[in-house]
Amino acid sequence: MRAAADVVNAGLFVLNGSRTMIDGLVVPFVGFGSTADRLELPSGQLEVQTGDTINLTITNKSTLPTGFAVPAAPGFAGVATAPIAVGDTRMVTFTAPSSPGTHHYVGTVNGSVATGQALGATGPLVVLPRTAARTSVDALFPGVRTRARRQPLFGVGAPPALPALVVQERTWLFSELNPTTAYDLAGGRVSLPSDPEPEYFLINGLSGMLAVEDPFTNITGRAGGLGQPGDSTLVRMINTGRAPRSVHLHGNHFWVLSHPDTPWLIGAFKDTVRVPPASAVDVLVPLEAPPDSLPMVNRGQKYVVHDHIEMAETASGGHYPSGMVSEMNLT
Ligand SMILES: [Cu+2]
Repeated sequence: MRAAADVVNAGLFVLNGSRTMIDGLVVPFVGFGSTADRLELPSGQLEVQTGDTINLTITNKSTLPTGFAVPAAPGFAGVATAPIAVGDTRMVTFTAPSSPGTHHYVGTVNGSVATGQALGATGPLVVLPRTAARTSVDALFPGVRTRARRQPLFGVGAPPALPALVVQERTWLFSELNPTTAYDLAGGRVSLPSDPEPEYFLINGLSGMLAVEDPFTNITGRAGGLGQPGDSTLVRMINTGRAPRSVHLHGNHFWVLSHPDTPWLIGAFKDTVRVPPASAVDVLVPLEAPPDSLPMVNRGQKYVVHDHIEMAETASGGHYPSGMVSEMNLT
């Protein structure tokens, strides 16, 4: 926590490389690394506080001119810079949004946001509150707890309230990939609206069992009892693809903390939420024992989380469940 707006200095490298899909297919990749010798997928999470000045030094070590963009969001005009020539370094300066929230940045490969998204040049931008801890639901999402509504347990019991504290955080960055398109784009073509449908559907650059097993992606935490929150988990869901996602969790409902275009969902307690393209939705998963589990247990349970759009649960022409799938582990 810092009392006054500050200057945050960070560096990114634009790089060429390759990435391996879950079926072993290797595809070309243009994206970001925090060092000059290694691409990262997704790109590193930039964390700033409201109102900070961000000085981002970008060195383009790839074979294509690439700029930097942050898509506009409610209350934030966004960032767009001209491409940085191959071999050049430029400092991009912008002011962080004035409200806490979840955003993402895109490397505009060949000057195109869509091309950067299709290649995987995307990373999270998290704006934290200045005057309160990052664990405070009220500081992160003002007013949500007072409007949170949940049905009574079993229709009669007092429903548990939206927890006031975040115990742990996850970021889920959703992306799509078509290998033929990726070859064309890495070779210099610019993304077109007529590009074919994606064949791979990724969470944090992974899919299927790889996303299930990834400790930075799956939700693993201590379960509470019936109606008692355990390690309440803030999940920042960012959709960098062309299609909407419809993210569904088994075992628990989650509280919707933010939504870019459907404000009446904020404070709702749901098991599925739509994440529009180029935007983010924040939810809080309480990690409580599911009220309908029989026999009543609250430890050692695993539940699947997946995109409810069936195509996105597959890879490479229908292999299921090798797409946008992960899990919640109640320990
Ligand atoms: Cu399901």
